[in-house]
Amino acid sequence: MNYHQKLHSILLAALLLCGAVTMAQSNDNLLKNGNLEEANAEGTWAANWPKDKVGGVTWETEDGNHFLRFTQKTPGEMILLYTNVTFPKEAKKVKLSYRVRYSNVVAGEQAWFDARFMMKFMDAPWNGKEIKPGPKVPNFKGDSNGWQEKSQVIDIPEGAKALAFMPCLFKVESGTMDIDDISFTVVTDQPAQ
Ligand SMILES: [Ca+2]
Repeated sequence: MNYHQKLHSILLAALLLCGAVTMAQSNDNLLKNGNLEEANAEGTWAANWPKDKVGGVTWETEDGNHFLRFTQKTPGEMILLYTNVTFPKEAKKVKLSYRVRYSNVVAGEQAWFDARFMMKFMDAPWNGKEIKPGPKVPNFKGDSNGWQEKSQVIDIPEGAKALAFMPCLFKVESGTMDIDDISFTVVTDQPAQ
């Protein structure tokens, strides 16, 4: 092997190694681009994230960090993102972790019309039938006074193949909610040996 061939094989090995590491990390989070750092091809929106129907969600940057901001402009309007997480076959529990920051969230017509992550188990991703009961729904009112880190472990019921994940301002009177670093990771009862 001459010098160039050697260099080439070293670079190739390095590339393969990087690829393997990246793949392992992205497999950990069942939700793609959960940290909202990756842009779509046009660079205009977070990759793998939908937009809401009324333009109430924006992809924001602050000190180089990207996140999604939900803003209530018209009292009582629904500001909702709909996405799906598909569970691996053997998964029995999944851990939801996220960072959230909210301010001035005032409930709408009903006390539970607040900022929340609605979640539904489905028997198939995207257009499956709902499987009840659903997970405990995190909800927020008032002010968080900065980012908060939260997590919860969710039991996956028999027959559930996916989770519809719907962060929203549920017809609130007013308020904003920022979300970032959202991850769903499979939890196993037995630690890997
Ligand atoms: Ca981020």
